[in-house]
Amino acid sequence: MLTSQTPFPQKFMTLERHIIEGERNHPGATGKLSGLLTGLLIAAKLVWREVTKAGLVNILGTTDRMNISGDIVKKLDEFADQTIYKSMDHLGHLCVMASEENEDLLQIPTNYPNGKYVLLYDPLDGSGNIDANITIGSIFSVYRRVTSSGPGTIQDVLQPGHRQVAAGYALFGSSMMFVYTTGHGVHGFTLDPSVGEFLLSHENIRIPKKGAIYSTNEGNFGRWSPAMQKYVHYLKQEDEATGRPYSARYVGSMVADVHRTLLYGGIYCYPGDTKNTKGKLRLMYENNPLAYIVEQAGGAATDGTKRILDVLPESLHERCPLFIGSEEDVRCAQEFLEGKR
Ligand code: P6P
Repeated sequence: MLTSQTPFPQKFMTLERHIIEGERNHPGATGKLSGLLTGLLIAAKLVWREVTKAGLVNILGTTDRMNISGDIVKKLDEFADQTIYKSMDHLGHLCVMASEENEDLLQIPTNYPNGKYVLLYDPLDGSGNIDANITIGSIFSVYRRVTSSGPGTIQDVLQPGHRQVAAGYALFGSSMMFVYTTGHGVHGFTLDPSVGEFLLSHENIRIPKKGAIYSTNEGNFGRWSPAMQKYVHYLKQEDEATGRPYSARYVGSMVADVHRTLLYGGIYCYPGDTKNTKGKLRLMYENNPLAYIVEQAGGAATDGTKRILDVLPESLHERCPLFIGSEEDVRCAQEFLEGKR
């Protein structure tokens, strides 16, 4: 008989339970957002299963979904993109989707109902790293629709980041993690493959106010503005009082670099340069969701002049410089970029 004395893991908080209990933070919650997030975690598990096989493709030969051609990475991008779309298109929670891998909006099939939410996602960020078995991930961002009914439109998608109602990422690394926020803190879950459940492993993540790690592709140093060059040079100078020199860490998967920054503190930068004035990262699929998460954890994210979440998007795939991480580090970077230091 189950009694209060029955041993039960005290911390056995599954992601599904956390999502459903999180509804209490939203008066009038209908459970639709919970259903949407649950759909995403199922998609994440399916992508994880395929990603973990990628390294074996050359050993196991052709899989039922992917051949062993040189474009295996591209196939995984496509697989992740289609898996997320097909996991979400029939749930009735969305009126439209948009993916970094697709030029145009992704409409909900006409035989399924439209919902009140909008989903944007980067299906496999850092996919170029798969062959080197380096951490990659999927990033998502959820808004409420702004049009009244029917299929979603570009107006429903092109909203500033501060209107997000949820954001998160799945991290495919040494273990699989799911990190998300619905505006009440940031919470991380780690997949326990033995039960197939995501268990709460990082409750209410708070980013340190200041770190000692900087993360950027210094191969672009020659293209950077003098102010950006001066900032990174500053981080490398010996000064015990300010914890310098900082350590340099750069994975080349933004989702992994930002996740480390979230846990350890410091700053991740992808500035504009003489070749790509807006940098490389996408506002809607990478910068907005990760900025929402980092701000919810007590950090900051700017494009070098203004808060990322206040940037008014003009196009679906627009790029935007990014400085994200500990509050004091982002502020320091901004002072250099504004010529104040
Ligand atoms: P670079 C991956 O393609 C990505 O969008 C981010 O995940 C990553 O941080 C960045 O590009 C890497 O770009 O120019 O440093 O190779």
